[in-house]
Parts: sequence; structure tokens; C-alpha cells
Amino acid sequence: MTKRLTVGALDGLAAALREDSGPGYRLFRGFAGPTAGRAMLEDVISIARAAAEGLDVAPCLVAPESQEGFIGDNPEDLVSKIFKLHRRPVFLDFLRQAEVRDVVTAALGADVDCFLSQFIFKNPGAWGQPWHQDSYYFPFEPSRPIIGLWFAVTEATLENGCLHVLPGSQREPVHAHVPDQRPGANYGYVEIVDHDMSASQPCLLQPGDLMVFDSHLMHRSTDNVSSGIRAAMVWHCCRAGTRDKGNADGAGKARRSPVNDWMPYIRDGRVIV
Ligand SMILES: O=C(O)CCC(=O)C(=O)O
Repeated sequence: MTKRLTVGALDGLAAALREDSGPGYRLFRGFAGPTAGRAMLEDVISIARAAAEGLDVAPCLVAPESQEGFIGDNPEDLVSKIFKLHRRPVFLDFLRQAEVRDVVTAALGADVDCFLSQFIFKNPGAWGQPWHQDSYYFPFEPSRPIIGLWFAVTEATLENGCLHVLPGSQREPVHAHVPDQRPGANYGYVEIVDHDMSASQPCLLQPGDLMVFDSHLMHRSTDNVSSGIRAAMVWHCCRAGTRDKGNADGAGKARRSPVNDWMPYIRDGRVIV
């Protein structure tokens, strides 16, 4: 469960996310109780186990850790991310809460779609995701605004691979991204190599903290060199009416990303799911 937002908590959110000023992100500490993510973790563990047994978990998509020799005792220990979760009760219930709606509408206005969701396991030994801008993955019209809601299920520390952000980098256009050079890097990992990231800031979070960020913000996460999981749940939202143009496939046909799932979420300021 989320906590009541304090008076003024949303002041400055839109300014923080502006395309031409502000840091490009905003942190809500203690947005939910420290155990709020537990039911989410239990749900994704059940999906990982069902998928490992060969059961149909559609529409969810389970992405494994690709590193060679990645080991673990349980099916979920080998999973990198699970996508397409936002229609499942525990994840939908989060979006339905008034506090989440208020954050989302303060950032995007009264009519919003949720188009992507992913649970990131970041098990011990998992590599981080290199510097990128989420809009690289979003060939949309209009291309902005788009936000990510990054919810800390566990603590996020320097040791277990917290996010690092480059404040103000949402003012940049989408840069070129090159494939992650590490052999065995996870599917879809790409990297910005043409920008100075030396002013980056780590985001040290407690379970229940929420980070909201603009889709042009440059960010990465580092490797999990701890002995525990660093789990997070991420939803992505944009204004209703945004069109997913897809990317050209080998045959020159536009193909939408298989991890996107467009769900009308808020209309006239009211949650409609
Ligand atoms: O949480 C992580 O390790 C990476 C997440 C990320 O980069 C994203 O959600 O775009």
C-alpha cells in the first residue's frame, strides 16, 4: 500500500521532469511501506516457476540472465526481467491507488496510458544495464512526454547495483546507442558511449521508495556484487493518444516491440482500469 502524499509532495514534479530544465527525475522516499513490494515479488516468483515448468504464462514474457554460467537454486534466480505485468492484480492495484494516479497525472496530465511494465530481479552476480535513455526503445509519436516509475522492492545500494542517473540529461536528444559489448550481455542491452557521464549520481533507495523519471534521462545500473537480490518494478506511461510506430524489421515492415502492452489507464483524471 502506498502512503498518503504529504501536502505539497507533488509541487515541482512537473518542473523536475521538464524537457528543458530541472534534473529529469524526482524521488519519493517512503512512497509505500517497506513491505509493499513483497506481494509483487511473490507474484513474479510464481510466474518464473510456472514458466520453468513449461506452463503458459502469457502474456508475461520471462527474460533469462544471459551471462554464461549464471547459476541459482530456483528458477527465479536465473531470471533477469519479467515483462507485461501491469494487467495482473498486484501490479494493477498499485497503479489504481490515488497516490500513484496523482503522481502520474501531475507529470503527464489527465489522460494517460500505461504501455510497459517490467520486474527487474537483479540477482546476485547479475550485470547492470549500461547507460541508456529509455526513449531509445520507444519509437512513439509524439515522442514525449514519457515517464518511468521505478519502485524499489528491495534496498538499492552501490553494492547490489542501484540506478545511477545523469541529472539534467533529459535535455539531450536521444543519443546513438551501441550494443553492449560484454559477451553474454542481456538481450536488448545497448549503451551510450558519446556523452560525458562523470556528473552521474547514484540513487540509493529503500524498499518502498519511488523514482519517477523522464524517458530522455540518461541512466544505468551497476552490477550486483552483493549476496542478495536487488529487485525493482518499473511501469512506463505516456499521454493517451500516443502512437507506437514500431521499428522497421528486416523486411522493412514496422514492428512494435513485443514487450509493450498498451493499456488505457487514466481518463479525465480518473483511473479507468
Ligand atoms: O534497474 C535496473 O537495473 C535498470 C533499470 C533501467 O535502466 C530502466 O528501467 O530503464
